[in-house]
Amino acid sequence: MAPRKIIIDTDPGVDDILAILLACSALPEELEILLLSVSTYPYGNIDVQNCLRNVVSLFYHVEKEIAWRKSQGMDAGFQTLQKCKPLVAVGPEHPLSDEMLMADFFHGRDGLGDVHASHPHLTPDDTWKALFSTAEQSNDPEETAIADELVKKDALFSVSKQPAHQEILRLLRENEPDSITIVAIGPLTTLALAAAEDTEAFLRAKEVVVMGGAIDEPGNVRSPAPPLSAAAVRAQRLVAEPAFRLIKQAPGPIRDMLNLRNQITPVAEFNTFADTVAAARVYALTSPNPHTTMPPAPPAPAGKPDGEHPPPFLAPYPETLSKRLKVTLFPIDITEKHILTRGEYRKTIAPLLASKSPLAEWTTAFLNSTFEKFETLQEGISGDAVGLQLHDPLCIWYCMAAAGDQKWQLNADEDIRIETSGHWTRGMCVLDRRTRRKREDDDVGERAGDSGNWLSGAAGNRLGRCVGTPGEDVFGGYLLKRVFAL
Ligand SMILES: [Ca+2]
Repeated sequence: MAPRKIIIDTDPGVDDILAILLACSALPEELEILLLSVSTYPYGNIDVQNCLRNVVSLFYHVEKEIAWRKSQGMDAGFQTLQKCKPLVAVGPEHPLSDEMLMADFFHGRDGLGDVHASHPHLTPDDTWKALFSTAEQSNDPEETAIADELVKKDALFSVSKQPAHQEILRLLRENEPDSITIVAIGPLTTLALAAAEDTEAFLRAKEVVVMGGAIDEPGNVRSPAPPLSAAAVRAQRLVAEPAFRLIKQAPGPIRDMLNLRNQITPVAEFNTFADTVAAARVYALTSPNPHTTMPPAPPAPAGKPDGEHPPPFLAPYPETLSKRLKVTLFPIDITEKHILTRGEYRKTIAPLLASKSPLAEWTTAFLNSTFEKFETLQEGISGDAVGLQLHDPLCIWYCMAAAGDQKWQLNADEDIRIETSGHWTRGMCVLDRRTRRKREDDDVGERAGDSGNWLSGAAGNRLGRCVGTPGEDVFGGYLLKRVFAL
């Protein structure tokens, strides 16, 4: 069987690290990992380097694990990784929603037109160099190992000097159309940037698998789970402002108000909430007429003609497109049912810790603190019953399955739209739950009684949605078995 070629777009927290470990443990005939695209803003005040550090640490520990397994006469595992080295590329540092909000607030008022001027991007080159030099200067042995990892010739990954969205486009152009699956397990900013820069190249993707959305379940937006590095945790404690910061406008009452409000929504799932504009733009590509679900473009700044703004990544797509994008959504409705309990983890990992598996020691270091954190958040659940929801790893499991595996239940062509501008509902997935007859015309124009074009057969999104998997109860065990080659 030819492997599924994947690009993983990630905001590497605990859940993502488990997902990436699962992908790396795949057989060469299951997956080929081309690229890890690392977006770097979701923790707000945790900088880009911490996100990259998590990914580099992962490869460092996998490498140590492989050497250890070989020394023990065990199966080394991580076969796909040993066969094909993934690239790691740096993604954007702030969401498109930022741009939209900034534009809303300032265009036409004081002519602070160019939002880019207030959002300087580090180049990937600068970012890698900074990661290297801070790691090199550190006294912490884990940190210095990262510096070594970055210059090693035989490392398990290579560093990309291109911004992540351009690296994605290059891979899509250089591979056969419909041969690459993009697995998005963070906010969709990078994918939205790629889609805006070259829509047709982006449409060469075979499928985009997204962990995102809350359909019938309440949302899960709250302060993010603790990041992995101790330094990052310390840094977070020093900052009195909200941990999750969507707005990077200069300090002041408007920013404070938006930051506070944006942490509070009962209806949104985190990835969608963190960049609603990006999610809406990517999902619009599933529509027969993308303009029917695109978020509104921000107005031209004062004194500039219409069309001069917005910048390309907020501008409409070309009017005619060669195909629709295939998106398969994994909302929290399905992902949250897949749990790794502390008890199962503890029992499985105990013999590995006893025999000094480097990977078991690393995962235990961050999972123990995660289980502790969840124990304080979940009422009535304690000890071994505390569970970690495997949102991101579930998307990888789906990619590892053989095409057409009947055990995966997928709804087709659902018109799920993303609320990008709601006062109380930013990031909400909106569906038409009315039982109204569809319009017979195939027109995309609004009609009396159908504002929003919910009833037109030519408007709206067409998303696939996972509603059933091969096993809610078995996945935690499967993940451990794969990652630890048991
Ligand atoms: Ca994630």
